[in-house]
Amino acid sequence: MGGEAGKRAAAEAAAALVEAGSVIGVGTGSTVNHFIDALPGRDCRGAVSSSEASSARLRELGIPVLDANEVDGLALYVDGADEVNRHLQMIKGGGGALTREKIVAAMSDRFVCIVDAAKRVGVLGAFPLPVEVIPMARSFIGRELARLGGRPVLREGFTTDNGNLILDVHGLEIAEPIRLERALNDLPGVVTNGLFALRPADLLLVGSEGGVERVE
Ligand code: ABF
Repeated sequence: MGGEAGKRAAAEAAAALVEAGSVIGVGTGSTVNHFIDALPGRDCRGAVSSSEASSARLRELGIPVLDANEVDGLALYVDGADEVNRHLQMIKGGGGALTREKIVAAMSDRFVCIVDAAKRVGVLGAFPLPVEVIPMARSFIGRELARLGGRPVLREGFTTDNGNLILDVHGLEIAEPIRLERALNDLPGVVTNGLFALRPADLLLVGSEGGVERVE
C-alpha cells in the first residue's frame, strides 16, 4: 500500500474513533485531509482546527469549526507527523502549523497520530526540525541553533498563520528529544519547536501494505 493509500487507511481508522456528538481537535497535512474527508459520516459536533487550511476544508464539508477559547478540553486530537519514533515522539511542522498543532494537542486527552509507514524512524532528525520564531529574533535564534549543532535554513517566502517565520534545522541527530525540546523552549524568540516529545502521541496508527498497525 503506497504512501497515499497508507495515509488514507490510517486516517479512516482514526475517523472510526470519533464519537457522535463529540468536539475533536484536528491537525494539518495531507494525512489529516483524508481524516477530515472521512468526518461527515461521524456526526461529530464540531472541530477545533490547527490551521486555516484545515479550517477551510472542514467548513467545505459542513463541519463546524469552533474557537479554541470556547471549549474546555478535547477528548481526541488527530494529526499527522513528519517523523515518529518508537516512543511516539514526533517531529512535526513540515506543514508550518506546529504552534496551533501543539496547542490543540495539549488541550486534548488523547492524541492519535496517523502516518504512513515511511514516517517511522529510529532516531528523530533526518527531517529538518521546524522552529517557529518571532521575526526580529531570526538571526539570534539561527546562531543559537548552530551552536546546538544544527544548520538552520529560513523557510523562504513563508509566514505562519501567527505571522511568524520558520527556521528548518538540518543535520540534527536527536538522541534526547525531550532534552532538546526543553532547550529550544528556553530560547527567547522561539514561539514553538517541532519536537513533540514532552507530550508524545498516545496512539499511533500506521497505514501500510498490510493494513493499519496500532502502536501504543
Ligand atoms: C502535520 O502533519 C504537520 O505537523 C506535519 O508536517 C504533517 C505531515 O504531513 P503529511 O501528513 O502531509 O505527510 O501535522
